[in-house]
Amino acid sequence: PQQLAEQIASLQKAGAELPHAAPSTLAGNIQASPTEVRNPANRAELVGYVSMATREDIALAFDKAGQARKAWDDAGATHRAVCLVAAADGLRTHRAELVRLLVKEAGKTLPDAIAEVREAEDFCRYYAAQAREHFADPLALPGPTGEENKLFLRGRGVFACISPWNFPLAIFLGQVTAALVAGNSVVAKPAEATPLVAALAVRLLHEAGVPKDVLHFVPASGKLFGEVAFKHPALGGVCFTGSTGTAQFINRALAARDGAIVPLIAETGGINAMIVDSSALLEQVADDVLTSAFTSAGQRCSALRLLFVQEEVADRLVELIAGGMDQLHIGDPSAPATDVGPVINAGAASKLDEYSQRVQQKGIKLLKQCSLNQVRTEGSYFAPRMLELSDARQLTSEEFGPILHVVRFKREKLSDVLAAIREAGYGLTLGVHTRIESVWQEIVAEAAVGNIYINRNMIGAVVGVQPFGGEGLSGTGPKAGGPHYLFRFATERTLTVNTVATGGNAKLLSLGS
Ligand code: UN1
Repeated sequence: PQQLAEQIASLQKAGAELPHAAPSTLAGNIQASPTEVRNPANRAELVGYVSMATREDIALAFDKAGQARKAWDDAGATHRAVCLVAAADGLRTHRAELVRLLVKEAGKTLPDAIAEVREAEDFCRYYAAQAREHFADPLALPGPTGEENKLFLRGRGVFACISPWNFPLAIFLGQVTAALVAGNSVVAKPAEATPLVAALAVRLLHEAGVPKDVLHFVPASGKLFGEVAFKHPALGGVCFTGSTGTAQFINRALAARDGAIVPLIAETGGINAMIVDSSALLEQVADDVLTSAFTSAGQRCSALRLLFVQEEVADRLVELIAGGMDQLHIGDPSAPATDVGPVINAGAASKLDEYSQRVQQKGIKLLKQCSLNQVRTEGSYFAPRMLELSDARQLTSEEFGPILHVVRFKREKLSDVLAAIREAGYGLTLGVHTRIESVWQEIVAEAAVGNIYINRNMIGAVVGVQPFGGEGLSGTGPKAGGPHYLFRFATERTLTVNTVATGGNAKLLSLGS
């Protein structure tokens, strides 16, 4: 972090022109009055500009992507994988600029930004390897003598990729590269708050050999994008990460569509819990709670929201967590020592404030609130806090920030804890801290949750190691960064040839669409 902090400072001093994200269909024809992108840590600092796509820009992007998709699909998975690996190399080369944009545009701390660039690179390399393994050659299937059967994986058409501001590089690129390498063309919509780092990612993919008409970039409002994208005849699928409500909206829009039936791959929210029993190592638990609840200012869909603590150890654990909260460095995310930076914008900060005040008026107890003394008031900061609920059912919404809710439970009521988690309907991440193996096994057997972490923190899923994604209200699967993800972006074609009729030596090298 220290080294990158210095590189970032020198990049800024160079006085380079501010980045300008614009719809790729405009090709130089940038709007005269673009929107300013400002640093959430210091709203006075201008980071760059964005020109938003019009309805026509979005439609044109889909038209062009629709025309370009067959040649890209026909080029084969090996070629596409080579492009992804070249893009991974490009990410590495441009790491300092990507980190700088993640810090300045998204308010990411340096460790978060560095990890995110690495994750983006991991997605490129992992999906390239998966595509080489499964997409390059058709799968020969056994059949009777005189018959040849092959299964081909092909792209579905144009994928609309809609990504969130909390991982504006890794999730953005993860979606886009999965869709591309499976043989689709892509129209990618970055989050409105974070177009700059996504625009740079698209540039790197183009430089890596992905044709411009195969990958389009359209900064746009979600509403306008959806109005055009979900009705467009070339649409082959939608990949979305964001709120549960928006995923449900997209589902309805796709259901109402005339024409081809297209899949939705959605990764959405969670009200993620951690269960701590009295056998747990409390110092370790406290450390893992602080990491899980407050890293990235709690703006991860994997973040811990609801901490269930067995009552015998609750006071001690709360004390340890509160002590740890006193030690958090909250402030400028470009400072190497900062643990918690700002939230994404002023609106997010005030929404969290309103929530916190509203629940306290309803009698929910504030156990601890970090001090924001050191933080400049013009930034979009929200002080991490710990609230105590008398019943887990008091938390009904995903509050996307550094707010931890603690609930005490009696050992003999563990099944009620599991019932409360199940009833909420989400199933993204779950943490368990216990040194009794049968306890965590019982919890694992009952939990309908995508990512379960035993005796460790519950964020930071590693590509290819901890495939990430949830169930129920938390998403459709398959899991990003997992071995089954690419298949959902593809269509399968089975080819059966009567080899007797074709001379007995049919050579099926490729299958056109
Ligand atoms: C998200 O926050 O939108 O495991 C999902 C993690 C990350 C979460 C990404 N992969 O913390």
